[in-house]
Order: sequence, then C-alpha cells, then structure tokens
Amino acid sequence: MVGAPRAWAMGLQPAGGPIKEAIHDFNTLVFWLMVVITVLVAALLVWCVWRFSAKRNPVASQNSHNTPLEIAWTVLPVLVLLVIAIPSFRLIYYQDRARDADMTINVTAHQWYWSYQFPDHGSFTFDSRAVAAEDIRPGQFRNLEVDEPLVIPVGSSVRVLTHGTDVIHSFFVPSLGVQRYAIPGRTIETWFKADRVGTFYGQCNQICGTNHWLMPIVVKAVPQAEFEAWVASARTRFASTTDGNAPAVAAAPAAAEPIQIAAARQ
Ligand SMILES: [Cu+2]
Repeated sequence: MVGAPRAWAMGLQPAGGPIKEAIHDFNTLVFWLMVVITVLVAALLVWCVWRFSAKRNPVASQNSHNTPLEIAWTVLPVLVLLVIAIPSFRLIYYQDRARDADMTINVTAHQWYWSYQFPDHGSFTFDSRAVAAEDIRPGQFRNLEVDEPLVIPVGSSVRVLTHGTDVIHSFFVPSLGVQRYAIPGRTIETWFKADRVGTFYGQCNQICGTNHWLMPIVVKAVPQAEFEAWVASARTRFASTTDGNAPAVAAAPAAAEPIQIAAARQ
C-alpha cells in the first residue's frame, strides 16, 4: 500500500492503520450529518420562499414568539453537537497515547529535516533528509522522498515521542492518522500502527521557515523479520550517532546538505 496524496483526490487518504480508520469513521459521521442539515435547511428555505411569498400570503403573521419552537431549535442543535462531541473526544483520547506500545521512537525535528532514534533497539539515531527534485527517480514522489525512511514493523503499536531543536514543527503522516507538534523543550507523545505493509508519506505540517515545504517524512511498514534485519544493519550503519537513551536533541547536520538553505539576512 502507498499512503500519498493523489491528483484530483476528493476524500481522505486511504487508511494504513487503526487511527486513520477511526478518523475515516468520524469524518463519515460528520459528513452525513452535514448533508442532512444542509438538505433540511435548504428545503425549509425553499418552502418558506414559496409558501410565504406576498402573492400566496398577503397578510403577514404578527407572531413574535413561539416557545415550543424556540425550545426545539435550541435542543435539537445541542443534541447534534453531542452526537459529534462524544465520538470526537473518544477519537482525541484514542490517538493521544499508546496504551500498550510495542516500541518507542524518538522523533526530533530540525530546520529542515527529521531525525529518528530507536531507544528500544540500541538507541541508534539517524537523520532523514529530503531527496532533491533533480535526484527523484521515475515512480517516486517529487518533494516527498527521503534518503533514510523511518522503518517500522507492521502490526506493532509504535509510541512516538516528538521533540524540536529550533522552532515548532509538526510530525504529520496522513495515511497513518498521526500528527503531533514537535516543540523545543517539550516531549509530546502520540502513537501509530500500520496494519498493512506499505510506504506512508507525510510532511512537516507547521510552517517552520524557508525550507518548511521540503521536510518530508517517509514511514515504511515491513514484516517483523525484515524490520529486525533493518535494525541490525542500521545499528552498524548509524553506530557513530548512538548516544544512549537521551533523545537526539542536538544531532549535528550532515556535512553534505542536500538542500541549500537560504542565506540569513542581515
Ligand atoms: Cu518543520
């Protein structure tokens, strides 16, 4: 499965996991409520225009109050809001934190790339940087590919702890239903789970400076055995950046920056 935006798509991206499925359900509920209310209000409006036109209704009513009607148009919207609020709060708390996380990933945002740390797998840390447009291969997504994707095992609940090093960023992967601010000086928890093998694309979702537009996220969900093989190779490849259990709050930028940042103005 590929979780990515598509040209002319109308709805939400397809769900790659249970949180996004819950978001779909909530979206469908609110959508149909909106359809019913819109049709009802439009029909009443048309009926009033027709029924109470000056031609059909030459003597206008002088009523200014109608207690039962006023109670009805107060209570009914309250009930509609309750029908929205209850599943809305349930969804907020569902995505708030992992109940039984199988593993934890520290996500650190920088201007303008991400770094990921695996504290349960030897605490290796690596940076994930955008692939420049001229290096995109056929079949890849422009502005969405990275050099080192975040790899997770399919079916595992992954606790995500976000941090920031400079300004506020936002870790956002639509098809997994995850979005969390990454704020300097704070650690914020959320979680996600991919219940099918696939590649899920996201981006920084908080305007964070000149290159905010090119701060993509790629999450690859792979079978457990493949994940373990990736961890084994990653621990060797990223051995030099391992720094214990602390979140990677000050990972140095790589020497070869693929993205040219704008020169600071004086
Ligand atoms: Cu950002």
